[in-house]
Amino acid sequence: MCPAAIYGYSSSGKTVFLGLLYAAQTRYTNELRGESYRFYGDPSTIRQMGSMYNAMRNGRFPPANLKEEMSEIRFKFGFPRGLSQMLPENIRKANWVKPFSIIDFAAYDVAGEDVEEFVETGVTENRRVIQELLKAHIIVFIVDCSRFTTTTTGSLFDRMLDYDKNGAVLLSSLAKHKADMAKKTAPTGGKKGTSQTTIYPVIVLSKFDQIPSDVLTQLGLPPSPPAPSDHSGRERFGQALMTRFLPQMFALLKGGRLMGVNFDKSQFFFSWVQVAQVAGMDTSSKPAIERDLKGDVKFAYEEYRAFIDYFRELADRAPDDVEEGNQVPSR
Ligand SMILES: Nc1nc2c(ncn2[C@@H]2O[C@H](COP(=O)(O)OP(=O)(O)OP(=O)(O)O)[C@@H](O)[C@H]2O)c(=O)[nH]1
Ligand SMILES: [Mg+2]
Repeated sequence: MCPAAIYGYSSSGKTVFLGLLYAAQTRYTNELRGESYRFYGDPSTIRQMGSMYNAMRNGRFPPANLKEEMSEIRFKFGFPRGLSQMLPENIRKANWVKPFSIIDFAAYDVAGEDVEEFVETGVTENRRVIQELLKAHIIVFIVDCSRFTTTTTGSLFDRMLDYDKNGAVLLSSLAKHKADMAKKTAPTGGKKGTSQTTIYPVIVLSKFDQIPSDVLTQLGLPPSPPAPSDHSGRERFGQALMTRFLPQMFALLKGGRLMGVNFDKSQFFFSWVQVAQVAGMDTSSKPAIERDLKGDVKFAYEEYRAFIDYFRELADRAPDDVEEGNQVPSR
């Protein structure tokens, strides 16, 4: 079973996120010369993530998933363990040292409609992807900033209210599923049961470039999120956006403990790609993605690096291989 999963509604930016994560991991691994971070994906995953990234390197957004199309993307982040990093290289490379902590990801690049249908009906039978998603411990929510509006009437406002409600239903389903599983697997509430019912929420605010700067000014926020090293500043920034635009979802992220499911502190990351300004009034076609002189996509690389580093922190909290028994202890 894989402990990390990625969720998001229809067209919220899941595919773009996976393509950019792949771009970031490639660049980060090469920058660090593989010393303190490694990535592994099986061939079909590398093929899919590579295609997403290549589409963007060609200046295009990757195509939308068809409803029936579901693909399983599995990859691992590996981080050398603190102690083993200090050992001489010949010992570090010996098999018995087991130098890497590993986080396993299962990202289901599933069409958003499937998630929406599940939220509407609550039925998980015959929906293997949804069943798998509900089993995860580390949950990456893709939250679409283009849904944020300061209007309080009209269709944009209704759309945002719906988005918030559906996100809340998804979170509550996840908490319920975890509570049910905990009852089944650890009726005595022992140590195993406790750590199994902790959910680590990671909120990725996608399409961050779509928030008009006057909206941020109105909220008293700076035009861009504080740097990744400013943990409390980022938390305030993310919380201000969530409480203003998606209050139902955000309230539930805190309430899980009521039913025996712990939600760890939410971590926020902000994703954007630089798009070319569309000249004239033509909004029918998708904007082109901007690239630098080497043809690399201009995107929130710092944010993706911080995202990878957060998993290093989670892996460090584990007393032993995270892979084993799938356990991550609470803070
Ligand atoms: N401006 C801007 N647009 C974005 C960004 N990310 C995604 N988009 C737009 O949103 C669309 C949907 O993104 P996808 O990544 O395909 O969304 P998805 O969640 O995979 O969608 P489905 O698989 O169809 O549910 C893209 O085709 C882009 O038009 C971003 O960072 N900035
Ligand atoms: Mg997609």
